[in-house]
Amino acid sequence: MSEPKIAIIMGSQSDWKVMEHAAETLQALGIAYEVKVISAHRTPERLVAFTATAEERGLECIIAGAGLAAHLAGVTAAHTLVPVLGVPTGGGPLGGMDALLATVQMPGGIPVGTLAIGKPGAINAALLAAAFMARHDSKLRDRLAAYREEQARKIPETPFES
Ligand code: RP5
Repeated sequence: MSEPKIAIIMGSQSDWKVMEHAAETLQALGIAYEVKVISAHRTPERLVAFTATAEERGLECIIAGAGLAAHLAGVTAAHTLVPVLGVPTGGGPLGGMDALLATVQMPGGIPVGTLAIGKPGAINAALLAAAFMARHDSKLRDRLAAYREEQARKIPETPFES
């Protein structure tokens, strides 16, 4: 596969059950991606090393998933000009509300585009990244349009169809 255009990073291996949906979506759209476990608090040096080369390696977007006190997306955004999309992975005693607020409430100056909690957010992070990339990639634009058409085809006109 060609050089990754998107990086999917997550704070723990336990986030993969959510973030794999971002990977599946990028795969379906034919977008090259890489996947890494990087914890902002447990492996901070790994985060610094990753962000140091993110721009020069040609990454167009970083999708960062984390739960609980989810600071991964914000700290990643602080270290690079590559756009960062945050996915609160959910779980925990507060059901993901903690991660949602931690991810979305970035003080003005360092943006994180925050998606929904859990699987829908992971899927939409991939689709949103693809939509931005499709502005300068007409073939990807066509694949994105086909993805939507396929999605629409799967919606029955009545609730009684199987
Ligand atoms: C966060 O803590 C991770 O993003 C994960 O969602 C959560 C729990 O991590 P584990 O204890 O499962 O490694 O840093």
